[in-house]
Amino acid sequence: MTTIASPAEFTIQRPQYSRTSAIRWVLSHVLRHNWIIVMVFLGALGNAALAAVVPILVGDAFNAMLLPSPDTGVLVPLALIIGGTQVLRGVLQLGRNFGAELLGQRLEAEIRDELYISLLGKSMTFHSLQPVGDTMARATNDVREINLMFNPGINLVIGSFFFLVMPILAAPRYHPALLITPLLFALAYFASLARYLKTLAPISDEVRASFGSMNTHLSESLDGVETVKGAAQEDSEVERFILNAKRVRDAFVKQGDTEARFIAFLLYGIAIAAGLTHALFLFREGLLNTGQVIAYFGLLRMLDFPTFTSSWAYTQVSMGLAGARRILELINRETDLDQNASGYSGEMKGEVEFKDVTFAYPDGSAVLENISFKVKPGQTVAVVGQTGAGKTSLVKLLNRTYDISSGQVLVDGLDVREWNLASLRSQISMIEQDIFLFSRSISDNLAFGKPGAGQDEVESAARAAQAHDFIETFENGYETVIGERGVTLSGGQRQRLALGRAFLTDPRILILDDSTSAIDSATEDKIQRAISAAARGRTTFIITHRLSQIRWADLIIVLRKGQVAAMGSHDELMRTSDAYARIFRE
Ligand code: DCP
Ligand code: MG
Repeated sequence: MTTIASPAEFTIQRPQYSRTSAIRWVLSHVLRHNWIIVMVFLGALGNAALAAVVPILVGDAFNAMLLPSPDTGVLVPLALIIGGTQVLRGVLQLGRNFGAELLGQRLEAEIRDELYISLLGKSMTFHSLQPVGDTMARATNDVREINLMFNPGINLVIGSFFFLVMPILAAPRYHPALLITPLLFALAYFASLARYLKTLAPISDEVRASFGSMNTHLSESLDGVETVKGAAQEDSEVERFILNAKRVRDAFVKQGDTEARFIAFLLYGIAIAAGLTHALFLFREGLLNTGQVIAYFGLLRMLDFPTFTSSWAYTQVSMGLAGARRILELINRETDLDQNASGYSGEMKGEVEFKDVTFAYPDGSAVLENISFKVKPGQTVAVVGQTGAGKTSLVKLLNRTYDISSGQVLVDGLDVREWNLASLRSQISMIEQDIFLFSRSISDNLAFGKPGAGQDEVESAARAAQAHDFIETFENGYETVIGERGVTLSGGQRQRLALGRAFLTDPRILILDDSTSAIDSATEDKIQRAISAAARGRTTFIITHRLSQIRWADLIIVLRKGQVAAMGSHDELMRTSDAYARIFRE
């Protein structure tokens, strides 16, 4: 059996859904719930049929009363039959509503799963270009719209469809010509509906899109609330928000306007008037009796269900489809890293080589150019350079957070693209410049890369990372839950937790992006010790300004504007590189 490399970085085997169009995609979800669909259809059909029984029987009752000698004996059985059918109708209606609700809820859950898994599989390139707020809007509200599309949306669409059909089926039993009105109504109804849906589709798309961009702005300004406040920009942010909110409102108003222009009500009025006139005409000709006119009028009245529900039930369907299009667009957007499932997945020794590497972010100019160097297993590399020089970008090429544009990055002599991605990443640990902690307990945060690590293990990692002491000062110790985004911890504390994580996962290559460092000397000393302990026995890349750390590195790479300005050991560089010596003079 051949393994086809999946285009995603992370995949779970799941049922395959059609992803060619929004409608097909939703259908491929729906079709996995056959029995629910059957239940909804049977419920809707039965409900409409039993609703038609009422006018028919009432017509019969009238005729019985209008006989020269009224036959009151039939009234009680007729009343009982009407009562009985309506109870049964209630049960069928319940089945229809329950089925539609069940389908809506199941689809919401399934689609949310599918979206989440697909998001985890996307490359960093995708994530750095896709605003979180917009993704959140899609994962919550758009998914919810799909749910509402089924109940009340499609539930009422199917329900009212059979109410449209019943008069067409039942009217000819009184006189074939009576077919004309309900049939013409149905034709006009579908024609105007088709036009309505066509006008509505772009408006629904606009409603969903404006909501997404409002959410994007909201999440960004809350994320950056410190910056907003720091720059006293609350007013202008509020203004921008109001502008966005206005766009959402306008889109909804436009939708309401289109809804209001839907002419189903007019059609209904015409149908009732025309149908009644027609029936009275036939009555005068002696072709219908009183009871039949009444029954026919009652049947025409059934058309009010499709009329009243039509505008908003179809709006709901339109919104659901707009939501589905947005979710599917997100799922389908290309991920450009190949996880190379069949790639090499052996144990890593930690040799690293860059061969003439050039790298540019998507649609940007090159941030790294012609970088070449070689590191033996276990060595420590210090990457130095001014801000924006490309230090962070350089180390992110190692674990394929980004893929290079040209050249080669080799780990153990093997191009990183030839490695199995999961295996590569699990043996390389990166402590980022901006350390992210989850809003979970300290223990969970430490054990993030090794779920199920025992308390002893977690604690000894924390000790090695010099984090044990400060963790113990918290009331709940290791069980302390960190505030959202780790705000309750200082930079130095977070860094040591991140180091603790690295001790637990015991990677072959450790990357420490530590260029921000204004820490008091006592903490500095602790971090220093933690880092040297962490670097022992593995290849380590340190991005740092701390001279003490730079000094004992085996290899120092001085970057300037994306190029290697100088490279070598501390002693060599002090002798040969002005740029390097200048760093030490500062
Ligand atoms: N860059 C980009 N897109 C990103 C990240 C960076 O276009 N997602 C650009 C901005 C810089 C260049 O790449 O011009 C290098 O950025 P780095 O983050 O690699 O720079 P450093 O890590 O060296 O800077 P600092 O010391 O500030 O962390
Ligand atoms: Mg950086």
